[in-house]
Amino acid sequence: MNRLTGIEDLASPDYLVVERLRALQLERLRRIVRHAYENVELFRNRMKERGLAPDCIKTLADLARLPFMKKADLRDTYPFGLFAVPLPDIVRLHASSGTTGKPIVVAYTQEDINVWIGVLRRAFNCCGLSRTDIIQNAYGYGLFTGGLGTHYGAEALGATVVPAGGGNTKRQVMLIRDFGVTAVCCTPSYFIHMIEVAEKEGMPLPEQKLRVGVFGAEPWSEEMRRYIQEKAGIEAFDIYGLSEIIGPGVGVECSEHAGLHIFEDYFYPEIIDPDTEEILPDGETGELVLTTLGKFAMPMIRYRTRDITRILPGECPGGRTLRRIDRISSRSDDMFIIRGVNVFPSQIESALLQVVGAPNYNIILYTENKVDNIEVDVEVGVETFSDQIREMEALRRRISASIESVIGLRVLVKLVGPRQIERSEGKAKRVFDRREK
Ligand code: DLL
Repeated sequence: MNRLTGIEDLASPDYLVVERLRALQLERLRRIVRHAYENVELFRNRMKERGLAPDCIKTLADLARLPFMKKADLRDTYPFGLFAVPLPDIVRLHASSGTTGKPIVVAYTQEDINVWIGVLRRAFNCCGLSRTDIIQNAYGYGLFTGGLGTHYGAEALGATVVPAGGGNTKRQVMLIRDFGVTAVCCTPSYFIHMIEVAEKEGMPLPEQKLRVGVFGAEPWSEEMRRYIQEKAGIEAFDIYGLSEIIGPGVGVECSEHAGLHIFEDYFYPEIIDPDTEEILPDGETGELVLTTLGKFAMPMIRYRTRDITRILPGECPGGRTLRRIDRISSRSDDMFIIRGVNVFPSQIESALLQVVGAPNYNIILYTENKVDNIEVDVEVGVETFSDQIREMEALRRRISASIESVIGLRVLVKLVGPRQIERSEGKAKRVFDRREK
């Protein structure tokens, strides 16, 4: 039993009997709701407005009675307004810049850090990694949670960690070769860049000891996984997380690759209809809402992630009893509406990757004659690049038809030559909105 938090230290919570897991979740939920109520003014006020007190939580279903928290709550209380412990008890701050305005700030007590390290150690375990692995961490170190989070989790696993951070790709590849690195952690878009650089520098990844990639922090498609696995000769795992909840390690795939297990002994998942806020049954797609069951510096109760997914019904053949979510294909705020049609960038990625092995692309939204349109610039690799105008035109048409069949809109496809699309070292920016407002 942990002295500070009163939380049990369980040896292998991934395989708990479901009833035991639910009982544990309820116990932790009650504790965290009370803690938030007593220490976070915003939460207490919202509870009072609804006539609720912490003892309203009698079962897990009572969670549905509690108010939601949103990203705006973090912005409005910037920087420290949601902290639930005194500053001296906080040992680390992280921040996420987001796209607009002030960053959001998140905080951890030493116990919270230990929880984070624990879930990441379990996440690496899910990916088949152990103390015998050499793990190169190419997530950015600093305020971003990806770097330090991954680092301490991999160390706790007992693996040998290479804290490469983001960037300097030539050196990354050299380290992979020289150190005999067996696993890389970074964004999938950055790894695609590494594959290219490795080839160019004469150190192709399939010839190295690398066997596992742990990729996350941005959406990526099943087609992208296939491309990565084939080109690098590795097994690619999807890892999910967000700063507000803890950072990387909220969920991860196991070797079944049948969805991402949520470490739900610490992060309680719900799926809601983003418009009505109704809870949706398992299997139905909606917005993921997460409650932190064991984070005390900054508890998040019913946090609306804006990430779109569903809880996968049924059991994982791998035996873990933790519920699984589908890969996060998009965020609700990534969606754009063109001529009345809702389009997610991930749909375009899947459609174009079905035609061409070209993971480098940009989506440009523009207005012409007062009508909004989509342009997709697709970079064609040297191997596909052809002098024959007719062949290139045929390829362009096939990509265009594939995208149209998925999103139901004709888009303008442009093929661009090798290295014309800017490479990313962290989260890729692929959508450029140049529409007239
Ligand atoms: O990206 C934490 C992280 C670091 C996760 C490293 C995985 C690996 P934020 O910068 O706060 O935190 O961004 C969180 O990124 O709400 C999702 O929209 C997106 N995201 C994270 N992982 C995935 C994933 C980190 N596996 C936001 N698939 C989240 C799709 C992801 N989207």
